[in-house]
Amino acid sequence: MTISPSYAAHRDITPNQHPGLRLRQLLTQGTPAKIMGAHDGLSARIATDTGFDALWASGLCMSSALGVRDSDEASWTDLLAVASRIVEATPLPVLVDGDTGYGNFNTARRYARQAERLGAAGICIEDKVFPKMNSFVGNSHKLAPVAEFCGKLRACREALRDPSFVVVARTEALIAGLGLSEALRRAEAYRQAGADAIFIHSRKTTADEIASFMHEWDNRLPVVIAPTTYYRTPQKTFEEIGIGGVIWANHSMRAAVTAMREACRVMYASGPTAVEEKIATLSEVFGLLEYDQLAKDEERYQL
Ligand code: SPV
Ligand code: MG
Repeated sequence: MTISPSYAAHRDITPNQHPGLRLRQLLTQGTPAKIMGAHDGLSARIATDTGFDALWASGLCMSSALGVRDSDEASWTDLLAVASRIVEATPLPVLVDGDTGYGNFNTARRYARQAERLGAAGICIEDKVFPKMNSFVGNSHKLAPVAEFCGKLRACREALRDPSFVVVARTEALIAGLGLSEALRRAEAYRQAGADAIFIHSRKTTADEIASFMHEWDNRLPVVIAPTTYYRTPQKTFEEIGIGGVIWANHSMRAAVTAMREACRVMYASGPTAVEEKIATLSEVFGLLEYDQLAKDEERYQL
């Protein structure tokens, strides 16, 4: 059982560096930061071990892992309890999905403060109305008025203690079908309200509307995207159009669903023999969770 080199290397990053500063650096380094979605401590460890730059505590995936829908069914305290496990499990900066901030400026700023307190690098708030529905479900995605959302952003910024904690403003203008000029108008208003980065979301199968946005946006703030539906876009394109961070928001959760379903299906039909060689060994799990480190610590402290 050994700790993989990538995990061991990452472990030394954060003690001296605030996670918000690290995330800011990653979003402005010139190549898009690779940000992996996580839904629990285990998925956080696996993504860290693989070498990702940062993690996205995904509302969709944390909700799915809790067995509920991504429509504000989990409470924000439920989600922050999971986000806290993710932060604890990784030395990487964690961007917490804050959904709509659960209501008004007041709930949003409490959510942001709690995320800051638990050690996250930043929070992302989106401009839909509460209760929101996942962006890939249905066609009813009502947006909050711009002024109201700007108030939420300002309230978050002013409630946060650490100026390096990142506030990402996410506009759902393209998801709501309101077009590029509305997306730009909103992003600019959110920049002026104090956002540190913009998340522009799209559910098209190509990156065309994202590329148009980036062209007009002209690097006024770092931009993050979640190319769930335009995943075929070459990674190089994201760099060329100036994206600051690419969030692979839900792939670990979806991979887990497939693997668990298959293992359950085979085991139900014919018992565990056929799955044994296809699933992680316990030794791999113990390695991931650094059981060997505990043994060393026992020698050191349990005298
Ligand atoms: C999430 O992962 O919860 C997101 C991204 O908000 S998406 O599901 O693509 O809207
Ligand atoms: Mg979400």
